[in-house]
Amino acid sequence: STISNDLPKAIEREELRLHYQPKVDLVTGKVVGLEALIRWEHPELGLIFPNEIIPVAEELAEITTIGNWVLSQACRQSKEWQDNGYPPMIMSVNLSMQQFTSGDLVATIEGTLNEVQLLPRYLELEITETMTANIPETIQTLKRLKSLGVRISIDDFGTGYSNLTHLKNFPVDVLKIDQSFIRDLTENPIDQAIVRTIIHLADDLKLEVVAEGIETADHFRFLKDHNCLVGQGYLFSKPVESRFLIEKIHFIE
Ligand code: G
Ligand code: G
Ligand code: NA
Ligand code: MN
Repeated sequence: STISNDLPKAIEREELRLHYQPKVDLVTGKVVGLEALIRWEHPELGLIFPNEIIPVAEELAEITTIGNWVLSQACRQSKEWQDNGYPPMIMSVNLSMQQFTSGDLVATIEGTLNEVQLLPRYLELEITETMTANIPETIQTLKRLKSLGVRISIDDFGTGYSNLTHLKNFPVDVLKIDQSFIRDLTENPIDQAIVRTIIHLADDLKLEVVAEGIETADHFRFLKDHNCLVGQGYLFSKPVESRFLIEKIHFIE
């Protein structure tokens, strides 16, 4: 069996899973959001990660089907937690380029939110800078998504086509500082300058900023001292199955 052969059957075989990684308020320590990350539990090949799933899904034109499954699953899970009395947390879902250009992403998302009865403000879409490259239909799609009331986050900020004009033209809510700038943050003055600059930029533009890849207490301290309010990383939690997450939330709080 191979990834390409089996991927189209993974949904009906119920082999896809979502793991969730918390986003933490660096001041209060509370979990304020969750990022849904896809996993594939293949019966023979074992646990398969997105770096192997997503490119194959794109190549096979399965990414929309899989992306829709991710959206629906993540929204359902978020709604279920809310119904069970947990404080509402923003659920982030990663989108790939093909989801923007094929099919009607906006109608799908609107349909999913209605079906699941999740308020749009609890859904955040993570897109990359590359996806904001000047394609008029992408801008239109983003504007329509914004008018639905969902949040838009730029993932891996600083590593793509960092055309700052995009920040002027796109209805963006969040900049997510790429983990490559966090890794050596404590030793590397260039990383420190970049991180400080992104935080200031976000602040001036009234955008939220999230640092990803926080692994050490030193990373945490630097970010907190420089007014980064939200973070994500192994220091707080790896991505985990939903059943472990509730323990994590209590643990972190
Ligand atoms: O999950 P990991 O922890 O290995 O994530 C690796 C990469 O895969 C990240 O860049 C993330 O944005 C991407 N990714 C994870 N889940 C999804 C998904 O459901 N859809 C898309 N398009 N990308 C995803
Ligand atoms: O591209 P995206 O930023 O969505 O992908 C996030 C990826 O980083 C996932 O593979 C996730 O498992 C991983 N990740 C999350 N937190 C950490 C961390 O603190 N350190 C490292 N090295 N990877 C992380
Ligand atoms: Na992401
Ligand atoms: Mn990222």
